Amino acid sequence: MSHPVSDDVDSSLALRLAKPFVGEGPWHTEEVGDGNLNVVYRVTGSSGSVVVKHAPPYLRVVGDTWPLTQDRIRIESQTLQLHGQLAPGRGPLLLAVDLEHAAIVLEDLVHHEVWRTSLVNGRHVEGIAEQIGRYCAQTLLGTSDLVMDPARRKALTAQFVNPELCSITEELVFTAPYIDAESNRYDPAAAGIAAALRADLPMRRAAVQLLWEFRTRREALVHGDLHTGSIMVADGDARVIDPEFAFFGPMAYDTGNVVANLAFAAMRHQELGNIAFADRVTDYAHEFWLALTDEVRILWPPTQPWDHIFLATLLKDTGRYAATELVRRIVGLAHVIDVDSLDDGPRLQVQHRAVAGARSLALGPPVRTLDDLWNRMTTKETPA
Ligand code: SR1
Ligand code: MG
Repeated sequence: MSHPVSDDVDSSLALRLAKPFVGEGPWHTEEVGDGNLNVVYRVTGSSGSVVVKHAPPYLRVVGDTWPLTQDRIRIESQTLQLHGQLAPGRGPLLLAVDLEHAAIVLEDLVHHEVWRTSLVNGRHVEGIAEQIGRYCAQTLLGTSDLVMDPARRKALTAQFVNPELCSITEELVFTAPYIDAESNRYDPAAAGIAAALRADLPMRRAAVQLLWEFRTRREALVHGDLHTGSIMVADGDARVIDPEFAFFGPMAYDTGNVVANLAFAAMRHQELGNIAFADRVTDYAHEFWLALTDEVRILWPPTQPWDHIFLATLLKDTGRYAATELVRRIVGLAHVIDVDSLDDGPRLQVQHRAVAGARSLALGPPVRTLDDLWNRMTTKETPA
C-alpha cells in the first residue's frame, strides 16, 4: 500500500500535529533523537509533551543519496497497534497517524531512558528483562499460526510486506560484514578481524543460510530491530519502540538481537572490571529467557503437544541469529556504543571476543541451554 507523502515535516507541521495533545501555548518544538532513519521532534505545551516522528524519503544519517520508502511509518504505526494489542503497555501510546505527511504522534516517554544507555552506564533497572521476554512471547506467538486465526494471519502477511527495510538488514547484517563492502566500518586495529571474516568460508556459508531463513521463514510479525537501543526503560516499565523494520520473519531474529546486545553490555563491563554489573547482565539474559519460556507455555495451544521442540528450536536459532548480530556490530556499518565507547585496549578485546563467540554459535554444536548460549558469547578465555 503506498500513500502520497510530502518530503519533509518541518517543526511547524510537527507543532500542528502535536497541538491537540499538549494543551495551550506557548509551545516549544525541538528536534531530538539521533536515530539512523527518522527525524524526531519533541513538542511541549502547557499540559505536557509528545513526540512527533517523521520518516523522510531517505535515510536520515546519510541524506537524500540513500532514498528510502516512507511506507516505513505505516509499518511502524500498524506494528505498534498490533503488538500493542498482544502485549498491552509494552509500546509507547500511538496518539495520531498522518500517513500523508509520513508522521506519527507518540507518547513522550520523558521518565524513561534507552536501555542501552542504562546498560552502558551500569545502571540496574528492575523488571525489564522479564517484560521483554514476555513481550517477545506475546508478539511472536500471537502473530504466528500457532495462535492467530490463519485467515487473518494470511491477510496480515500481505499488509506487512516491508521490502526496503528488509533489504537494509539483508545487506548490513547478513552480507556486507563477510565481504569487502563499502559500507563496512571498523577500527584500523580491527582490520585483522575483518580480513579473517572475509576469508572465513564457513562463517560466510552460515550467514547466507541465515539470510535465506530471514527471507523465507514467515513465522511471526517480528519487530525486526530489537536491540537494546529499541527499548526504553524506567523502573519496572519497559517500552519497545521503533518497529519500522517489522515484517513476517523468523522469531529468532528478535530474540537473537536481544541476547547479542545484552552480551555486548556484559563484555563491556567484564573488560572494565565491573564484574558485579556484568553478572547482573547475565541475570538479565536468564530472566529474559525464563519469562519468554514461561509466557510461551501460557499461550501455547493445548492441542499442539510440541512446545518443548518449539522452544529448543527457538533457542538454537536465537544463538545463530545472535552470531550475525555480534559480527555486524564489530565490522559492519552500524556499531554499538557499548563497544565503541571503550578505550582502545578493552575495545579490541571485546571485538575479538564478539567474533569468536559468533563463530562458536554459528559453527559449533547447536545450543541446547541458555547457559551454553550465554557462555559462548561472554566467557573470557583465561590466558594459558
Ligand atoms: C542504515 S540503518 C543501520 C541500522 O540502523 C537500524 O537501527 C538498523 O539496526 C539498521 O541495521
Ligand atoms: Mg531503530
